[in-house]
Amino acid sequence: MRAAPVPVELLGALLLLLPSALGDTKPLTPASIRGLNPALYDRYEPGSGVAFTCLDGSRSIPWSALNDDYCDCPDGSDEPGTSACEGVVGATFYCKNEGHIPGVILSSRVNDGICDPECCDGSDEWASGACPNRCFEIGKEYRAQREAELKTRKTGAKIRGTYVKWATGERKRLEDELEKKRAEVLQREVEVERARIALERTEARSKEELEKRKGSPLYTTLLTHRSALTRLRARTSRLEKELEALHNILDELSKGYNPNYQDMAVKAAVVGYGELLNPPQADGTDGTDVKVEEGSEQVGIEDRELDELERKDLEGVLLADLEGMETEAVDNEAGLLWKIDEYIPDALYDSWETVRDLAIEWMIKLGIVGKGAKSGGATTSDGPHVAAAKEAHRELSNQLNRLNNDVRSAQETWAKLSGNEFGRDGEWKKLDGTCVDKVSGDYTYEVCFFGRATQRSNKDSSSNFLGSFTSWNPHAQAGTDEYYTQQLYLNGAKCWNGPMRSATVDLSCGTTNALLSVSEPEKCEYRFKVTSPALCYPVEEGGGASSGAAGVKAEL
Ligand code: MAN
Repeated sequence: MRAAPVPVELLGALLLLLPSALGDTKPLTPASIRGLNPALYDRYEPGSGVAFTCLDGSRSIPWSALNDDYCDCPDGSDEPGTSACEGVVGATFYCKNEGHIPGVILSSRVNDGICDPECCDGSDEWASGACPNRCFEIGKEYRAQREAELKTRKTGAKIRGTYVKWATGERKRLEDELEKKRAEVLQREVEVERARIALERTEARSKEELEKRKGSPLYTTLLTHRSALTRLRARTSRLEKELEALHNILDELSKGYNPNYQDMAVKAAVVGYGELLNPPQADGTDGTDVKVEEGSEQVGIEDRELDELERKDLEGVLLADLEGMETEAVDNEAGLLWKIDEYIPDALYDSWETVRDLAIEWMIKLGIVGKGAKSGGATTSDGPHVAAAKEAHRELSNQLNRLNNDVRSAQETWAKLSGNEFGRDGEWKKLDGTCVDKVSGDYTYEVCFFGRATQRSNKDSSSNFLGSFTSWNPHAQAGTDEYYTQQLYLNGAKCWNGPMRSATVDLSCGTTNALLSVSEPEKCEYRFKVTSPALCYPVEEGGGASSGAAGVKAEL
């Protein structure tokens, strides 16, 4: 219960005259006000007014009403040292914690009988004095820990410096490479264009020459012979079928006729058929044992040889002697592989080239296509000049494709190095592909930065894929320090009755790249704690981290 309020002006004057108004004989100073945050000292200077004005400006009260355990101000600013304003949002108690770092607790926790760790000096329990001042020992421990951390940071920052230096060198190397390759691209483009024009001209000339040669009597005769051969083969095939039918009829007759009928016509046919099968020899034998004299037999011809004669590329033959160059016809089957070249996207071209060459190599080995397939491009009717011009054009185009691929990939790496992908100064590029591992329980866990996370069994050779690098901390803004404190590895092997496996890697500064611990807080969701010098930002005067060059991004 409080006495009726005294007029403020009178109270102020009294207060100035009687500094013992707060039950203290010393004059009132902000530092002597219990629980007051030093940041607010200038607002609590008794000289600044006859009465204290609540910090929200809502009202003025006598200085003696400060910390009188009665909440006068709606913002609680008159009771920094008691719990009278508990429940008022923002009402706090400041512990000086001399010997350690100051702390701030909610006003409601003042004199609640609990020694709050934030107030190691025990000042929050001033009424009972139940909490001893432990700030000296806690402060000592804290400072030792801070010192060790600072030492780690300093050592780590030196290592990080080497990563940054390496990234700078790498950027420079990529820039030089890009400049060189871009010049090469320009030059190669001119060469490809020249080769294309040369090819067009050669094709036109070759076509003209072919037309001229097609009019020669030799070519006309060749065509006539080919046509005759085709017709002859058709007739032979028909006769062979008829002969086979006759054989079958006579076979049946020979086996099934009845000699007792004395049918002379049938008998003569059967005897004649027997003689046809085994012609009688001059010496009277049936000829079964007679050896055929060497060289007396006609040299046979196989279907394969006839096929080749029919398929022979006559136009190619016409052009074969053009300026004495030899032409190698390219098999159509392999030609198809060359044609696919045009449809392969640039990015896949290198891999495709290897597969194609290997396939052709094997087709040649297995005899499916001829050696001409190796040169590619030329069709069966290409003359040697056209084939050579095509090959030159194709080879140059391939070189140009490869160069463009190199430029693209160098450009991508440069952009990643200069952007947010590899840390604020490119420091993580040095660790691209570096792996750290740790044995934990039945498994050995491994994470390869920007690659994959794996869980290998220690009992057998089985292992589980935990995911591939997907992003930095998705909850932080790209490029900030917080962004680089976490990496996500997602889309791992499916968990039985659960999600796809995944790993969240929490990163902190350390003098080595190491996987410290692994846990599985949810089924198949793993949490890795990893240290890396890449996280040890340079220590500025006073122990803070420098802000670095984050956010300043260049374009190439
Ligand atoms: C394996 C491991 C474990 C995981 C279970 C889920 O045993 O990948 O980490 O919890 O599968 O079935």
